[in-house]
Amino acid sequence: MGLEHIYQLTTGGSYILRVTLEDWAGREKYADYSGFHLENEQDDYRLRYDQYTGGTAGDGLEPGTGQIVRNQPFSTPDNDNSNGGNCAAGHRSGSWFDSCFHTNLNKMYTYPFWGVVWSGTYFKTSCMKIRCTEA
Ligand SMILES: [Ca+2]
Repeated sequence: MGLEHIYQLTTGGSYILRVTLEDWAGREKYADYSGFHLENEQDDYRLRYDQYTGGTAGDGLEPGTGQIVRNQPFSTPDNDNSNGGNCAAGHRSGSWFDSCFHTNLNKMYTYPFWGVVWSGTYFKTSCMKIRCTEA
């Protein structure tokens, strides 16, 4: 799903974001966020939510390690908005970054860093699912 569609969708209601991560043994972990929405294209689809509400994966977006992905704009290799170097180019992915490491949900499998990253841990796959909540 494109970012513009997610922006349009989440502007009109109240949404929960669930990030799911599959580890190398096929086990799934998750993290939930309330009030999820994106800002518009002019604000580079900045990642917004009200709060982390729990999950088996822990909070990878604002984990208390100094790396804060929350409220970051989206970066691509030709539109770097990260606090590190050009994170998207360096890791061949578009994502929301603070500096480049720690959490990257769209990371390519580049040696020696395999997989997507959540709170500094590498996983096989990631997925972002959104669900409308009742007002
Ligand atoms: Ca940068």
